[in-house]
Order: sequence, then structure tokens, then C-alpha cells
Amino acid sequence: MLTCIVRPIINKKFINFDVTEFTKLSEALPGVVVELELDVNLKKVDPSKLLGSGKISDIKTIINQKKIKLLLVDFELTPIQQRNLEKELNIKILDRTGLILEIFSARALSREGVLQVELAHLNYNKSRLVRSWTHLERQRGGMGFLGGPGETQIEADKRAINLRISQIKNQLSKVVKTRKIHRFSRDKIPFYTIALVGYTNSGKSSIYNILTNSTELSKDMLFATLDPKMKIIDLPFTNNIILSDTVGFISNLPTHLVESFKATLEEVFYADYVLHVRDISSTDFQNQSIIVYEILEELGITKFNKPILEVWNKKDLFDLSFSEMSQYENKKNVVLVSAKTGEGIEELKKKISELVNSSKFNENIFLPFTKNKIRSWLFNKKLVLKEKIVDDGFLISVFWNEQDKNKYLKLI
Ligand SMILES: Nc1nc2c(ncn2[C@@H]2O[C@H](COP(=O)(O)OP(=O)(O)OP(=O)(O)O)[C@@H](O)[C@H]2O)c(=O)[nH]1
Ligand SMILES: [Mg+2]
Repeated sequence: MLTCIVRPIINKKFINFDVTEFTKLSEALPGVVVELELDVNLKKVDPSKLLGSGKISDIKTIINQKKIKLLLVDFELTPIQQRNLEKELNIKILDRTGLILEIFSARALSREGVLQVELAHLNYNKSRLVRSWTHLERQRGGMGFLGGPGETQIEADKRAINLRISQIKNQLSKVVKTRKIHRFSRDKIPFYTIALVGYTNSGKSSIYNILTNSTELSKDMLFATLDPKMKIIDLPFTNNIILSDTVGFISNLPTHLVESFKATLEEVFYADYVLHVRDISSTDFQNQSIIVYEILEELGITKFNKPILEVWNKKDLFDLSFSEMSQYENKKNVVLVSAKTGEGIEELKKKISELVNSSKFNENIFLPFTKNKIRSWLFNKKLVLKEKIVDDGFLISVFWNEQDKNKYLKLI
């Protein structure tokens, strides 16, 4: 679909830190062919149409000449601005939030993902009931803008939307319950969980693939990963670990999406440790990190003070020594890697082991012979340092953390 990007520059200032990000977002939407990008200088924002009539008529000419079918506006449009612009230009328009929602629709694969995206879409569209939300009739999301039932139905539509929203919420709460059961049964087996978080395109899936020897989609495309993935990594001298890869973050992540994706991001919520993957080659390196922490905060994850290890990735693309980099941010818990060349990956594994072991302490416990099952649990979890058989049972020297101890106390 031939597409034109319109990038408003208000009083000579770009809206976003990273001006190329919107273009990358556009390319992430299947079917989109960006034909041209227009920087449009504005003195002020028109509250009803964003652009003045001169600019609108220029754009109209271009649309007709180039046979553009979709206009992407790098701006958060109000519902009114969007409606008026669509009417005047007679073309479908997506703003930043709309675009992100469409990408998510196209990416969602799991039932849960599809439900979450649909929920986000519905909430978004509820506030801007225009002609377009045929996705109520469809099983899957995606390209929600290709026509629709028409404005006359707005009232009926509103009712239908509200009904569908409550149905989806209901279904999602079932998914959450199932997840809880899975998590509960995972608690009984000897695993720690580590969640990968980070800005989209920072290399989370690439790191996940290396650590778990798998081949998840990793692509130079924003939001390549949508559904959470999980797999075991087995590191020497460490308990078995489940690593989870999930959706990437982005600046101004639409609130509808953050809300809808809470269920997916629950894996981060319940993880024992967090790996924050950062792309050091990005011009927006520091700002991206601020955004990630803001979203973690919004999701209520920071309050648990989970140990976080920062993985500074794409070392091969950036020529700066580690000491220079760490001075730069004055951070201790950092490991510098390249998921592409494999450099630093052994160091990363070592750091993960250290992270998991750092909160551990030594203790001696006694188990009678009858508690053999618990003894195997301790061994499987790699918690045993030494063992001595005495008259009535086992004297075991364990090396564990509070969490292991609590699990053990529940079993005993
Ligand atoms: N040069 C270089 N490229 C890398 C490195 N790590 C990842 N990439 C590339 O960066 C792009 C994004 O990598 P992904 O692993 O898909 O990133 P992600 O964080 O999972 O992205 P989302 O799932 O979209 O949030 C891909 O094209 C990777 O090949 C690296 O160390 N060096
Ligand atoms: Mg990914």
C-alpha cells in the first residue's frame, strides 16, 4: 500500500527524540510501502485539523499525484483532528498510536495476544468512533482501517464495543488464571525465572536465542516479538533458569496497549531477575533506558526491587571501551556484549550466575530419611553443597536464597 509519512515540525522542533523511529515503525506494518516522507513546518497546531488549509491542499495534490493510499502522521492526533483530516484529504490516516496498534494486530499470534490487541483497539476506537472498526466481525485483528459500517451506527457501535470489551476482559481473566496455575506448578519445580526487557529492536530475542539455543524471530523490525516466549537455560554452578522474552517497549507506548499487555508482561512481574537489554549503537541510548524504566514503573515492577542486570548489546557497532561506557553511566551491573559476534556472551553467562548466586547464603539443615523427596528437590535445584548421612537422616549443607528457603519451608 503506497504510503506517505507526514512529520509535523512545530516551531522548528521535532516531536520525538528519534526522528527515524516513526519511519521504522511504518516499515514494521506489513503491506506498507513508504513512497515519501514530508516534513511539514508549523507555527502552531490547529486544534481541529492539525494543519492549516494551505498545507492540507499541498498534501492533497501530492496524494493524488503519487496515488497514496495511506497517510501516517507522526503525531498524537485528537479524534477530531483525525476525522477532519481524513474527510478533507479523503484518505485513511493513522497516527502514532493507531500505527502501533495496527502493527500489534498484524503480529499477534497467540489467542491471548489477539485478545489483548483487540482490547486495545476497542478502547482506542471507543474514543474516536469513526467509520472504521470492522475487526468486531473478524476473528483476528489487523488492518482495522479497511472500511466499516458507517457513522450512522455510532450508538449501536458503542453498545457493541462495550459488550465486546467486557467479553474480552472475561476471556483474558481466564488466561491469567491459567497462567497462574502454570506459575504455581513451576514454583514446585526447581527453577528461577529471568525476564528480558528492553526497548524494541535492542536485541532481546537475539540474546534469548543465544542463551537458549533457539531460533525465535529476531528481525530489524520494531515489535518483532509480541507473544512471550520461555525456555530453560542451564548454566554451570547455577540453578536451572527459565528465560522469558517478551514485547519490546517504545516511547509513548499507547496507554491502551500498556493496559492490555499487562497480562503478557506478567512474566516480568513474577520474574526473579530482570535482564535489561540496551542497544548501545542507538543515538537514543539514554532516553530509551529512561523510557524502559518508566514503563517498568508504570507496570508496578520497580517496587519489588528485583535485581536488574543491564546487557549493553551491539558492541560490534559501537567503538567505545567498557570502562569508558561504564564511566559514562556510572553503573556497576553492566555487561557489554554483541549478540551478533558472540563477544561477551560468556561474560554474560557468568554475570547471570553471579546475579543468581549473590543473594544466597549458607545454612545447615537436617532431613529425616522419610523426607527423601525433599532431599531430591534440593539436589535438583542445585542447592546442596555437602551432605552427611547420620543415624536418623541427612545433614545437609545448603547454599540458597530467601526464596528457595521459603519454598523449602512450604514443602516440609
Ligand atoms: N550488529 C548487531 N546487530 C544486532 C545485535 N543484536 C541484535 N542485532 C540486530 O538487531 C535487530 C533487532 O534484534 P531483535 O533481537 O529482534 O530485537 P528485539 O529487542 O527482540 O526486538 P523486538 O522484539 O522488536 O522488541 C535484528 O536485526 C538483529 O539482527 C548485535 O549485537 N549487533
Ligand atoms: Mg524480540
